[in-house]
Amino acid sequence: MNRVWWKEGVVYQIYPRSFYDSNNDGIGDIRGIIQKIDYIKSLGVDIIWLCPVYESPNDDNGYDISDYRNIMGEFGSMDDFDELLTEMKKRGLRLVMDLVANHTSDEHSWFIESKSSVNNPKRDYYIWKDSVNEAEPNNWLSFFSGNAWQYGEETGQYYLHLFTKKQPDLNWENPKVRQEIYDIMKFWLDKGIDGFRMDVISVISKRNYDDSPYPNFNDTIQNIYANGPKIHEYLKEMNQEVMSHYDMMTVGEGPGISLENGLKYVQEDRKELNMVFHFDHMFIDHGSEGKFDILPHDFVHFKRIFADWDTKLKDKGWGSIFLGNHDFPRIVSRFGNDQEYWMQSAKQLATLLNSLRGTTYVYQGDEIGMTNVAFDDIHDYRDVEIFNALEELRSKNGDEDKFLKAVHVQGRDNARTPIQWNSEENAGFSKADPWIKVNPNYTKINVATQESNPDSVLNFYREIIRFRKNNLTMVYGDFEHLLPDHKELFVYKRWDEKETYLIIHNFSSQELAYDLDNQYQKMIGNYQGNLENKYQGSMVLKPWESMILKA
Ligand code: ISL
Ligand code: CA
Repeated sequence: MNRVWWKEGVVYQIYPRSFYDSNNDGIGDIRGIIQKIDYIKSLGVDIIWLCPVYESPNDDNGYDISDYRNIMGEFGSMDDFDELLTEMKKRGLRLVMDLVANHTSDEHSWFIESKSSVNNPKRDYYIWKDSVNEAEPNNWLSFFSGNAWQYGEETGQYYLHLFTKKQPDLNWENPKVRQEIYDIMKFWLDKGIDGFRMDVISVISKRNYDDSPYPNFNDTIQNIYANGPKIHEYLKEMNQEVMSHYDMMTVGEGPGISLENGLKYVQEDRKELNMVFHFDHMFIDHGSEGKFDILPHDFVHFKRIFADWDTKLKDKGWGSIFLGNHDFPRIVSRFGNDQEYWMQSAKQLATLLNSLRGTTYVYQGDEIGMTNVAFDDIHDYRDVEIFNALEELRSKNGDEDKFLKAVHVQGRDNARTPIQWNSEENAGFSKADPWIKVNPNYTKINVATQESNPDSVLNFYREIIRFRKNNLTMVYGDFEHLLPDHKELFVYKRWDEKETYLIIHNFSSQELAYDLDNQYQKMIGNYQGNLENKYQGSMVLKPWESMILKA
């Protein structure tokens, strides 16, 4: 067993704007993270993935960067950042930053130059095309609604933006652009950070600029935008230029990364990335019209995605185990039961995250079981994705009530409400009105209450993370999926030369029976009691019960 820190590490993802506000202006900031660093350490995690903190006009909350070497004023200063890194290192915590390299902000100096004239030396930093028949160069759509091309008044050409029109796509064909990105990576690595999560890295290599023949947007992503012809050439070059010189980790994000092509990104001997975030389970309930067109989700399919990826990657690459992040609904609302069995199912998802093969990612707030929010007024939302989709809906005279309901289920702001620190005003996040309203359930769900309750979701996260770190079979052990067709039980074995574990989850609100093939001892579970008990033969699982048994 070849032990590696980023395989054993548990990652805690921070969305700084919503984490903790140290200066009471309503916006989370870097000093807020410093103030809560002992809390983070107390979870037992090893690595922090920090969402973008670079200078940005915040059209897409920092995913539109105007200066890659500076800190966003609202979040603090470079001195604050350096202090955060120092405080993290003191505690043995590693730092992974977001690298947003598919696009910049339209307020980045490169773009300001690029748009100014066709002869500007930065013109080819972006993707400019002539109009076709006095309209956009092709029929491509943006991830955030509408056409993906924007007209540049100065020069009469269009630029490509796969995300908002304030996020122009960089031209990776240009070797100067690639060098700029490698230099930025080195700038942060030389400061002492430990790696990057690479935003939409799957779409940096453009195929061609023909029309997409697919009516379904996901098919367009898969077949037109993602996995372009030079993606692996670029990643190999990046690895050679940057990654090979540092002890670091990389995780590439990307729609379009699939079971068929995933290994090309992460197979160890290809020397590209360490891990990817695929979206097979994240897009599981997206209909042909996208995320706000909601399909019922099929649990058998959900389980198969984890099993199939494990089989695909085993012995060759490494997986990332996550159930949500700042782009998706709260995990307990999406995959658990956020009503009657809120506590049990939040703990169950913690058990799932920490008992599969791969690196575990915990998104801020999930460790206290934060839930989705349902604002009645659409104006309480903040996400550009929601407002662009609303604008498009209005242009088609769509049903706004239905849309608001879909936003309650799928909107990204579900995961972006402030962390609920205590039951005081604004959930203890800030003394000022927060940039987005707190979830009204903060008086019930908050860190302070859970700190003092040994049976809380929070304390269970600490326990299960400790369990995983003390039992490396959970990290490196082999995986076998049992009962793949069962509609409510998720059962698998993890084992190595020394130990065998059986993990059983009841993903339903009923009691369910299960027949054991051997004698087992319960090691950890989300219902109290019965540790040390021997289990044999037929057993009954309580609603949303999870347990890890040892043979
Ligand atoms: O959430 C999605 C759309 O509803 C995803 O398709 C998401 O846009 C995609 O995974 C890319 O996400 C990343 O890049 C975006 C940024 O808005 C997201 O926050 C980021 O995680 C553009 O930089
Ligand atoms: Ca602040």
